[in-house]
Amino acid sequence: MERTLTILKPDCVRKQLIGAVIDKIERAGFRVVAMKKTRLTTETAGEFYAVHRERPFFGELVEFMSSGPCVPMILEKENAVADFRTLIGATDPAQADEGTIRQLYADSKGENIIHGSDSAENAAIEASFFFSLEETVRVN
Ligand code: FUP
Repeated sequence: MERTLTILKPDCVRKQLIGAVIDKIERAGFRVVAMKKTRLTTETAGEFYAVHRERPFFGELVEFMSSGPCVPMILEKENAVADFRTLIGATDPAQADEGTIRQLYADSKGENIIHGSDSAENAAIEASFFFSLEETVRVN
């Protein structure tokens, strides 16, 4: 079993797509290990995306990620990291495969509905960003 960290981003919450997106995630075989609704500040969003600090889109990214509540979740499945990235599709929804979450629901590369960790190592780091150790213990 492997874990990945996802965030239903502020555009997903604003569009009232939390349920639709979780439905696709569960139907694809992922178990929800932990979930909460929270709101990032510009500071915590900047910490989460620190690897992108020097990129031209960093300011917009931080503004957007702190623009409203989001829903981070820890998900579990065999091959979770790679399978989840397949399920969400390319960063730019215009490039995303048919039927992927971003192709179905996202408007742009900047506001693309959902995050998925890019490695198991980063998934663990990102999970600890949102959840206490106690909250990450699988209860289901
Ligand atoms: P992804 O792994 O698909 O979430 O994409 P990245 O880690 O490359 O980018 C993280 C976030 O930065 C994206 F979800 C949206 C934002 N971004 C832009 O706004 N413009 C870009 O050109 C690339 C990324």
